[in-house]
Amino acid sequence: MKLETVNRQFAIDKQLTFVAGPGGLPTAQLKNRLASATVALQGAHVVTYQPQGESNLLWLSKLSQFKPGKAIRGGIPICWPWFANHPDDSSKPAHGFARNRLWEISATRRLPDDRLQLEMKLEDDAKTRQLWPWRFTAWLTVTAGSELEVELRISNRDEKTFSCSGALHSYFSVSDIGNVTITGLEGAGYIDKVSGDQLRQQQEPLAITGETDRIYLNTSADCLIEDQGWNRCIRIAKQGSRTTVVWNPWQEKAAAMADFGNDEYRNMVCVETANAADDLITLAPGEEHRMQTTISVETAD
Ligand code: TA6
Repeated sequence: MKLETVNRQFAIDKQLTFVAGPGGLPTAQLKNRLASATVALQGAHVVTYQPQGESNLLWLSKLSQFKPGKAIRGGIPICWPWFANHPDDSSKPAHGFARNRLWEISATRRLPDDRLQLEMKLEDDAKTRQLWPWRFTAWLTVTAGSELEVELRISNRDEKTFSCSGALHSYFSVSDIGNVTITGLEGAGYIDKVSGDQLRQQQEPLAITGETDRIYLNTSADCLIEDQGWNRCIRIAKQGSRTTVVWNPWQEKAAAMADFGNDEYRNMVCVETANAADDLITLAPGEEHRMQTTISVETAD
């Protein structure tokens, strides 16, 4: 990918430009009076997002590698066409291939209200068909303003029906996990992956005090990450998703990951807009599905 060519075709003034980011990965830089954001074209991966006057809402590991083919640890990885392990072949990459592939830019826009929009596209090729046999087009649209919108749109271009799962695997930055409560999931049932997939029900706002890996079922509710330490509250709203995943690896699992600092689990939590478990998406030829998350910041009461 030639940055010069891409800039000529898609840059918008000094507000949306393409640069060689960390590790030389081609990266879009969005910056204007409303917000700034960076998006790696590998994985169509939002790496940072900062509404005006705020620090980065997204967490990024200091040990993240920025290498071709390797998912970035932090920001918003796109898990697709399957979430977590492949349902019947664990030799296939966890969370699918979308986060490891280079996406192409399909459009950039400055909207009338000044929000900046970057649209990227991924289509099947011989390599994706080795892992997943169907023909598809996926678009990932990032709209950065005082809120961040991320939309994954999938179109079935095959002659057969396919099913897929996925997630906008969003990592959020927090002052300390001990200061955080997540609300919005009360009453929802969940699969508790830490206790061997037991089915449980969330009774109260969620405080994280140990390894947490949960798939909340049949929920379309907004979630709020209330952070007493920074006196801020992150709202995660969504559409086209009935699953919310909450993850914090805690000490031992964090230490076992090469791209995750030993103590960094204290400064992050994932609250993921997802289609997973019983929320599989089935698309007949020509059909489309959209899953969207909207992330915004509020001052805590
Ligand atoms: O969304 C939670 C999860 O599926 C966890 O089980 C955990 O392993 C995490 O994603 C990260 O996966 P990764 O493949 O990026 O290491």
